[in-house]
Amino acid sequence: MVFAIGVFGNFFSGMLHTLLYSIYKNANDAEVYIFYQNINSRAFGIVKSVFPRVKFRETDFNLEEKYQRRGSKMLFWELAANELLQQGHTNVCFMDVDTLVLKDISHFFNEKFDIAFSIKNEKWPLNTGVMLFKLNSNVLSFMQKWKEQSLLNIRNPENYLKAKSHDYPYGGPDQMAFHTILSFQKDTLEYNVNGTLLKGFDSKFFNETRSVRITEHTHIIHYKGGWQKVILQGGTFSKKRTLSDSKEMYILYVKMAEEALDFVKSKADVQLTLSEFGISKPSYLNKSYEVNYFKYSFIQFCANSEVIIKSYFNSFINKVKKF
Ligand SMILES: [Mn+2]
Repeated sequence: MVFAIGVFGNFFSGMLHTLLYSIYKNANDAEVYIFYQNINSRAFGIVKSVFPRVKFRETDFNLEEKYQRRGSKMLFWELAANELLQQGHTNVCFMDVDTLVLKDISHFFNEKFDIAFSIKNEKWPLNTGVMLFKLNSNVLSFMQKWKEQSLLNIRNPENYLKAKSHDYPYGGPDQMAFHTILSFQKDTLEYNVNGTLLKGFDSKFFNETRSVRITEHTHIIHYKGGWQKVILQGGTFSKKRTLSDSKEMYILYVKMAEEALDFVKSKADVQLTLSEFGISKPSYLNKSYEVNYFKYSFIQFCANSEVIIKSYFNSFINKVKKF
C-alpha cells in the first residue's frame, strides 16, 4: 500500500518529518509519496535527503490564485491519484500532513469498498483528512467530480460561507462537496455513486480527530484544526480541547517529533533544532514528559492576558484613529 501526502507551504511542512518518521517506525512496509509545492526551508531539504525510499514530487499549480490555493488539497489528491494508478498502485491512503501513523493500516484494504471515509457522531460528521482509496477508473472519475464540486463551493461565496459555518454540517468546502455527492446521511454507512462503493468507518480507526485516549483501535491520529496552534506554536489548549483530554496524544506527538529530529540529525549528520520545523517543546513539560500544572496555568494565564491586552490596545488605537 501507499501513503500519499500533499504538503503546501512552509507552515505545514514542519510536521512532515514527524509523520514520515512515524510511518518509518510503525508501517515500514508502505510506500510513501509526497506531493509538495511552495516549500523552501532548510529543514525540508534535509528531511528530503534522509528518507531515501520516500518519493518527493514537486507540483506546479497556480497557487497564487486564491481559489486554487484554497482548493490545493483536492488538486493534489486528484493529480496524485492519477499518477499513482498510472504507476500501478491501487491501495492508497491519502492523508493530511498533520497526522501520525501508530499502526499498520493495510488490513483495512481487505474490507469491501472503493473509497473508505471516516465518520463521527458530531456536528461535522465527515472529515476528509485521512481516506483510503482502491484506485480504478471509476474512483478517478469520482475524484474529478469531487474536486470540481469543491472548487465550485470555493468560488461561490454563498457556498463558501455555508461550508465553513457552524450552522451547517460540513466544516470545509471539500467536505461539503463530499456530503453533496453522496447525499450523505448520518446513519447510512454505504453509498454507491456511479459504480463507486463508498464506506464510512468510525473515525477512531484511521482518522482520530478527537482529543481522547489512545486505544488498540487507534491507527492514525489526525491533529487537525485547534491542534496546530498547540503543536506548531507550543501554545496552550482551549476549552473545547483541554490539556487533560489531549495530554496523551500531545505527549505522544512531542516525543515522536523529538525522536524524529534525532533520527534526521543522525542520518544527515547536521545540526538541526525542532524550532527549525516550527515546533516547540513547551516549558511546562519536563524531561520525562510530565506536566507541571503550575507552570501550565501561568503560561495559559499569560496567553489569555496577551489576547485581552491586544484587544484593549486595538480598540484604543481605533478610538485614537477616529479622534
Ligand atoms: Mn488536517
